[in-house]
Amino acid sequence: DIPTEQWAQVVEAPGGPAVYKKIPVPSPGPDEVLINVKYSGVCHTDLHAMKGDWPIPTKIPLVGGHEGAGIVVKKGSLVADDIKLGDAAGIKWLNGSCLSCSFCQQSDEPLCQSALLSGYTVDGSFQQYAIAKAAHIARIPEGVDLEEVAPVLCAGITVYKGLKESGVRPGQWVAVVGAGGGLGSMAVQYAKAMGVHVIGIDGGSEKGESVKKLGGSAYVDFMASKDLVEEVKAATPDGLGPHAVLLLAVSEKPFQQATEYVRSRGAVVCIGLPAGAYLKAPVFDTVLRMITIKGSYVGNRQDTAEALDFFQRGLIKVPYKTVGLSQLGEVYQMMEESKIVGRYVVDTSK
Ligand code: 8ID
Ligand code: ZN
Repeated sequence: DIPTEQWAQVVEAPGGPAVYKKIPVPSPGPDEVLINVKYSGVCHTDLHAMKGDWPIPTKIPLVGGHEGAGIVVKKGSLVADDIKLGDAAGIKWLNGSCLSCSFCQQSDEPLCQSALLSGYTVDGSFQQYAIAKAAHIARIPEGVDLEEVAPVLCAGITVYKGLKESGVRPGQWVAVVGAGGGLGSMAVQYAKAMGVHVIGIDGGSEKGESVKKLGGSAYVDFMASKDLVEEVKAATPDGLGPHAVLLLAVSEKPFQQATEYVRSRGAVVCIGLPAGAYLKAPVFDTVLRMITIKGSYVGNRQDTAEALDFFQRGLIKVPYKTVGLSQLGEVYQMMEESKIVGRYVVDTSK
């Protein structure tokens, strides 16, 4: 039975905080499903949304969250038969898109001008019952643990796509900047699963231990290193630097540094979204060393299916800790201080 009221974390004014309270259970429209969210990962994007530090405004009041894993409990009249009540499903950042613009037609759904964003422009997964457009839900394979898979729904999809966008190949090297965080831990595991060597970059020894445990070949501590650029290059066998860099940190400096250590012909892929930050690179080096600098933004439905497939095959194991949805504020506090190794997951029943 679907209740009429539920627990949620609600941002009532720009800047926060999120307030744990009871709100009505929403009802799905014809092309939507209602998902009973069991677990949701907490992404740094949720913290940006609460703080309102990005150039696009959020809806207010806002229920954040976009790594929600749960069960389909209600479906609209237009939802196809291949989605059944009781199916496991995921709410990801891209809640819906028009499916008919030139971007959607070419499976660049994240670039759709009318994309709906979970936990940003529509209410997300920090509630017990959330709505998603049926066409965009992540199809979670049967038997997959909902608690463990939750972080794949944004962090996993995003870094998997970023690795593909980087063009890095098996046997080559990637530098993962922010390797101890949520996206970073996933990136180390996806890269390893793809046969790519990883140099993790983050701060502190705890994150270094995590990078090594997850399969990283080298770790460079940005807080301790005397010459980060030289250390990163030296970590590759020929000393010429990694073939690709995934920038996942929430800080501007590494965005300015990456072109210095990326290998000639290499790619710098920007994924992290530090507020107000700019990219800067010397034109001379960029030209003569043929460096590619690009952005990568979540993933499409096929990327989602592929990222979940890696997980289902047991290739992706990322450290996570679970707390009650009521404790979201404490998670944000730790995230603000860069204290989280891996991901926090919230259990919507507590
Ligand atoms: O589609 C996208 N492009 C997308 C999808 C999902 C998330 C982008 N994001 C963005 C988030 O909005 C956020 O800005 O990616 C960023 C990282 O999200 P996250 O992994 O969820 O954040 P985290 O768990 O807090 O990890 C950040 C890590 O960066 C490290 C921190 O120590 C932390 O481990 N870090 C920082 I801050 N400065 C660093 C530096 N100078 C650094 N690591 C290396 N060098
Ligand atoms: Zn996210």
